[in-house]
Amino acid sequence: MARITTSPDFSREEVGLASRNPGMPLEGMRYPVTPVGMHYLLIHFDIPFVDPATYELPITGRVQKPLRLTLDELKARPAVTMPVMMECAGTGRAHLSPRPVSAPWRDEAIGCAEWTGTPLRSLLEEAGLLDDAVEVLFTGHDRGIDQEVEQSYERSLTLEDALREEVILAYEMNGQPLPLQHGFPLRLVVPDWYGMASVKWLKEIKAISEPFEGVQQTVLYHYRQSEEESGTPVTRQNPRALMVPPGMPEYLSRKRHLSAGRTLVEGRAWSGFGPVERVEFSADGGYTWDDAELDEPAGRYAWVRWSHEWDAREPGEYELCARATDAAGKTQPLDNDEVWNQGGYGINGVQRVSVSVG
Ligand SMILES: Nc1nc2c(c(=O)[nH]1)N[C@H]1C(S)=C(S)[C@@H](COP(=O)(O)O)O[C@H]1N2
Ligand SMILES: [Mo]
Repeated sequence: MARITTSPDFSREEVGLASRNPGMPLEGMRYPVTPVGMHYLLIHFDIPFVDPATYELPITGRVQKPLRLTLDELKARPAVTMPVMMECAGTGRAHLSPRPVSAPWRDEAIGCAEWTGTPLRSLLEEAGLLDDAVEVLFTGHDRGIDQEVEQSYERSLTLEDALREEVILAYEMNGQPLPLQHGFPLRLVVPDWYGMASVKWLKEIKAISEPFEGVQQTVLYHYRQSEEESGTPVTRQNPRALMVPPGMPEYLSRKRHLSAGRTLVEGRAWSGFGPVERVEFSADGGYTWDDAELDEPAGRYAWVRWSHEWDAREPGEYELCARATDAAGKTQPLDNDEVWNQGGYGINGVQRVSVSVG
């Protein structure tokens, strides 16, 4: 299991992980489709070298007719393009105390890109799943060591999840070939779920007759209060609203400075459990809340823009907060430590932005 440290300082390893895996600058939420260079990145091992000219994707295992597809063959199949909200399950981890040592995200491991690809379902139907198939395993070309086990990055989905019509094999991001760091030449995109399910640099898809028990499936990505628990798997994205921090920042502390008067505060909200139905804004650290205005989302799996006109009449110190509630009635806790868990997954406490009004 992941090591827990009580130190308020970040280790060299965490700083190293943070500089390999950048988050999205929150001002990037002004754009409905996240530009490629602003989308967060999470790469567990190295970016593998994959030659597109010789690339082939095998679909094997418990199927009647194993398939092998080139990139051109995949691109010749029916294509869908959709904006998909993607978030790393570790978002919010750095707010916790004690803090699990892993990628030290605050609120920014997010992005909503437009992915183009071919539905996985029709490929699995063409290969013909055998009766004893229970899961589909997705293996990446990248290899490394985690939790002292050498492994390829790989994760499975149950048949039910793998056959969801919105699950695609994507070869384009924002209308361009997948960038190397985002899974070139082919990745899985599993809408509504945290990012770990969307396996990049796909090497093989295999129908299997036993549940997959690899490190990324059973050791990591579980909600656990203690190391002994088996826990519950991390799947869908918890509701979250974030604002573009208003005004201008101080370089080091990122504290905001703003002149008194009316300010339009805007941001984005999403949930993997159903559409966001309400976003609230608070200027007093979460004691009183106002309803924000919601736009129409650009798609079923996209984030939704919200805005609120805040009248900062009095000079002084403020703590701005945003909170989302989804159609399932799920909302965000006021304090991140309320949802503390061993791995620091799915941490969705309300965002807090310190602002000095002058
Ligand atoms: N092959 C492979 N796929 C992967 C990963 C990885 O390290 N290797 N990281 C996963 C995790 S934890 C996340 S959050 C997303 C990040 O996708 P992005 O870097 O395109 O934003 O990819 C997932 N797919
Ligand atoms: Mo992640």
